[in-house]
Amino acid sequence: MADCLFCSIIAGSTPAHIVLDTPEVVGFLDVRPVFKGHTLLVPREHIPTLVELPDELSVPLFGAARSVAAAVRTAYSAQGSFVAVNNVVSQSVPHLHVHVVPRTKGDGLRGFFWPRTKYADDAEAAQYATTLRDTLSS
Ligand code: DGP
Repeated sequence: MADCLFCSIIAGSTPAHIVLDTPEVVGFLDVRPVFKGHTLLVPREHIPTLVELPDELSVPLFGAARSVAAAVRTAYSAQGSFVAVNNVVSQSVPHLHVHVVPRTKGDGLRGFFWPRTKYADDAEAAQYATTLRDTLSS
């Protein structure tokens, strides 16, 4: 899509350090990594957010995330990874991208970027669960 930064990386018009290149998915290093090796995986097709991702691209995209999550352990001796997708809010590039951030205990990343809250009580948690369950099954 014109004017999309990640489409331009996929097309090769904007340089990036490509780490994975398949018919459906491209992976490249994030230019502002949380930790070195932080990778972004994008569908080749311009898809704005996870909500628009078709079934046939879900396995290629998240399979690639799984492969990169495994590879960072070997490549960088990371103990694990943090895998995340921002959708609209905090999403600075409106082309779906899965972040894979190499993680190691004591690396200094705390709280996974966001503050935590609490349910007032178990009844409130049950109400949230019911509302979401009903929406998913409707
Ligand atoms: P998000 O905030 O979830 O939309 O993540 C977008 C990421 O894209 C952010 O971590 C920085 C990265 N990024 C922005 N511009 C470029 C670029 O030109 N090249 C590369 N490789 N990454 C970029």
